Amino acid sequence: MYHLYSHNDLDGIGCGIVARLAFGDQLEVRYNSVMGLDYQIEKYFERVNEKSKAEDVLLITDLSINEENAKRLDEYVNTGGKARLIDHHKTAVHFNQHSWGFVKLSDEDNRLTSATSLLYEYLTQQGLMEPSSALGEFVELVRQYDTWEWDQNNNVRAKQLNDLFFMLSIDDFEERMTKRIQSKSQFEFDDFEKKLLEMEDDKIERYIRRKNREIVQTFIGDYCAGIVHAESYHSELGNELGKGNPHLDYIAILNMGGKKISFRTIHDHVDVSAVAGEFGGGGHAKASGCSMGKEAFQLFVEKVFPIEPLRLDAFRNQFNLKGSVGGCLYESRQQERFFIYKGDQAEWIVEKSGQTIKETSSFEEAEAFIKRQHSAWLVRDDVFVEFLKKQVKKDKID
Ligand SMILES: [Mn+2]
Repeated sequence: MYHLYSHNDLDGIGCGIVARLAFGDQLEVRYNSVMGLDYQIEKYFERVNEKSKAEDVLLITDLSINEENAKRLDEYVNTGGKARLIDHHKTAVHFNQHSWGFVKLSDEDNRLTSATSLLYEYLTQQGLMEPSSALGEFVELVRQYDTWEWDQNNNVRAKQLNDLFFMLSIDDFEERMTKRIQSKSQFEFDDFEKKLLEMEDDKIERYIRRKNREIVQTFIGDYCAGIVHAESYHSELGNELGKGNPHLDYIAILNMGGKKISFRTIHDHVDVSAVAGEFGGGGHAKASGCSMGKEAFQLFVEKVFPIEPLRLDAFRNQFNLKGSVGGCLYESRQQERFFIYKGDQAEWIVEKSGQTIKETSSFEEAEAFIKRQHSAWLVRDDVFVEFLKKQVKKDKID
């Protein structure tokens, strides 16, 4: 019997699907959380006897084991057991010292690997399964999703595969994908799945629009943060809210039930792993997270609770348009008016009540300045026209 212990995310289940296609009924799979694996591996070693040891192959994918289990695995393999730990995480590289370790961060073409792509490579190279084009496509989608390469390549199908994975149960997903890959020469979503994905896309879009009206802005340390409460779709929210509000350094997404904060940024000058690090968390430069401790709660929840959400820029205007050389008008909650226009020297000038308060080299900088300092928004055409009329009158009197 083949025993596969894998992660419970898309890449981990991808391993289960590849192994199922290779071994069929001869495979038992257990999916685990990062924290849950070691207990299961320990239990496996408790169960194993001389007879099962002769027949078993133990596979661990997309997860690391602790020191005690590494020792047990050494002992198991040294006394005739067959096992492989296949992973692509930097933190697992030391397992390559052991005969059972197979850890690779990138492949021959210098592309980042995933556990699914490594297992597929391993089983085909060992002659334990035949490569197929449908399976190859599926594996590549998983790899692109897991390494986030899909984002640069704009490979929407990779993201859709993960969306589908979240909409279905693990069993349902595994069965569907296994059958699909077996019966088709190319990997495709069926009509039912396409409909599901379409509905999910619409749902996410509406959710993001609603959350965009709930963003609260404040300075935390040196950074201008956008704060929003949300339980799901953190990646999508971070990306869309970040792009829609480029004056914000990062978006903090609070999950009160889970007592967690996710940080996302679209900017290269911000490292949100350092932001999360200040509160005992960590992650990547553009996506990170931390638990909501007392200090984080005070800064991100308590202190900002009285702040009104950001007002949206007027979006149906014909006259008051962002970046107009002749000028565009913004307003703050304190009813201050900000006028941004292009000066004679190609500089952009910000005026408040007729006084120049800032000069910048681009419109975007000027806008970011008033949005960061004053939480201002682009006013509607009617307000703009009134403003211009008064200007004309004033000019005449002057
Ligand atoms: Mn992975």
